[in-house]
Amino acid sequence: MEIGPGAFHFARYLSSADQIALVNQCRALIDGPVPAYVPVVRGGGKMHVRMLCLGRHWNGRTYAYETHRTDFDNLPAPPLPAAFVRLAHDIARAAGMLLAPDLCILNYYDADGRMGLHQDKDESERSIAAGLPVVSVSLGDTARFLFGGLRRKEPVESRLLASGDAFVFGGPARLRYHGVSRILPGTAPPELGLVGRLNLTFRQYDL
Ligand SMILES: O=C(O)CCC(=O)C(=O)O
Repeated sequence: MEIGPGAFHFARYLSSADQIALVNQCRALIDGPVPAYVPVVRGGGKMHVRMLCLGRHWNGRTYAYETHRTDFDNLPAPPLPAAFVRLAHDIARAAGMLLAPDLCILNYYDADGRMGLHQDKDESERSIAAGLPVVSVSLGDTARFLFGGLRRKEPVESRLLASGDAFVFGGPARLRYHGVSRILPGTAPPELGLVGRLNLTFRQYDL
């Protein structure tokens, strides 16, 4: 459902079977030949997630996208699987938006995982100006997701994102501040066999 102009929360978008399949794909990627890692950001702080970028790599030190992980091990970003592209496209369409994602940031949150309030604004100017949405899919433990306004100091609403939920923000909501204040440990559906939370955010760098 639309929770504000350009912002949509689809509770339990994914069936249990789809969640299990997606968790297994994410696990294989995270522990694969190009594994997830804990980025160090500008200023020297460590992020509180394990991250793996698919399609394009987001460099936490420069905030720029690149083909290889020059802030870590110089390995190339693994390709974005076709099934992931379809999933994000279909979720965007459910929100009445078009998205042909060319990258996904896959984050793993353990019980202490979190992400500070930020804007997603490192994609191309054209993509952002067009309001192409960010599509997010949550798996595993429920997260307390923060969703603010276009300026950091605007009020922030808090919303629980549970396993299988999809969240979309595009158009007038594309640059809204957002983050994750905490994870609710032990809330993952048992059939996933997942301790913690996985989140995939899909974006389209270029048109
Ligand atoms: O984990 C989430 O729900 C949000 C992730 C996020 O904000 C990001 O990857 O930029």
